[in-house]
Amino acid sequence: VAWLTGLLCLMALFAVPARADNPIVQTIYTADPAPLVYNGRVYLYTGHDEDGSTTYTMKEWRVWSSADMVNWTDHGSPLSLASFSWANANAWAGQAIYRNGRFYWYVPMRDRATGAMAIGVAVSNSPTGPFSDALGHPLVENGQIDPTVYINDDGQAYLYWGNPDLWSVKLNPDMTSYSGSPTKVSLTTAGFGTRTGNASRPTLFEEGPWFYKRNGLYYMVFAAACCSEFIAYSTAPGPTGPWTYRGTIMPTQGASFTNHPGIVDFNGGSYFFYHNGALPGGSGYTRSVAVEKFTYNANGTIPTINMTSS
Ligand code: FUB
Repeated sequence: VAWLTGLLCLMALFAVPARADNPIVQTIYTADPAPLVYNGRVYLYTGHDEDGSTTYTMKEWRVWSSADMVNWTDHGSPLSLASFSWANANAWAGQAIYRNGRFYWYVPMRDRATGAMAIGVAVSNSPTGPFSDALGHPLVENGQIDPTVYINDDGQAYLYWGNPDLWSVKLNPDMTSYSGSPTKVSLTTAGFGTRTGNASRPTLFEEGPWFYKRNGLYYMVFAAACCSEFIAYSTAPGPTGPWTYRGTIMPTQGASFTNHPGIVDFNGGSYFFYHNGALPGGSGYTRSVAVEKFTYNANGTIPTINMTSS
């Protein structure tokens, strides 16, 4: 008994917090993580890369949740292309948000009528669904992708999205319509970094924006520089800019040519979600979602974060 007590004391002394294995999901391929903190849990919304894909083969979205960032519950697929009568392919990167008792999930898909990408919005009374198409038609139709949504302290909701441009629009309180027209963010190198070797895309912004506010500072985290993407970010004093480029967060893609960010604070910690090709058979089309805990620098900047599996 004495030796066991001693061992337990020693373990307590050197205890490290329990950490989930990366990738988070090891049963299927997942991509494009979008975490949401709600009611004491982290809900993780992802895409689903079909087994054996050699191009993007994505037909549905998935939901997972955790109360401790270690044990994850699989909530299945409460939203798919079949939920949108107007869409026929490309269940790509989305984000969900809570407002007034409902959950709104913004997702890009290919519009069967135009053949171009469009953004739809699905709604549910529960973070795990089932979700249904809120409109019966696209919310935004301009051929671009990867919506990110944030509700500011004053109640104004913003939707940003884009590739190759970065667009934004103010959502109405119903979260399923907007006022004014979508506007193109001015992509300056001061705001979004300098890309070399691509005259038509002089800044690093590629896709996958993740927009949020923390301690009075607005963040635009994004996938940078096709086609070995890294994760970079910009900050601004207001929700529409002006943006200042702040540098790289995650320098690698890890066996996937894309990466895709999602950041939340939860239970006193900050978490950076991303994807890579870490599972057996992993590639740019068979990706896996992973997460790293990190600490913001005192001035609000984000340190370099490396993958613990790739
Ligand atoms: O998953 C399909 C596309 O790949 C996403 O929309 C992009 O962000 C990239 O991850």
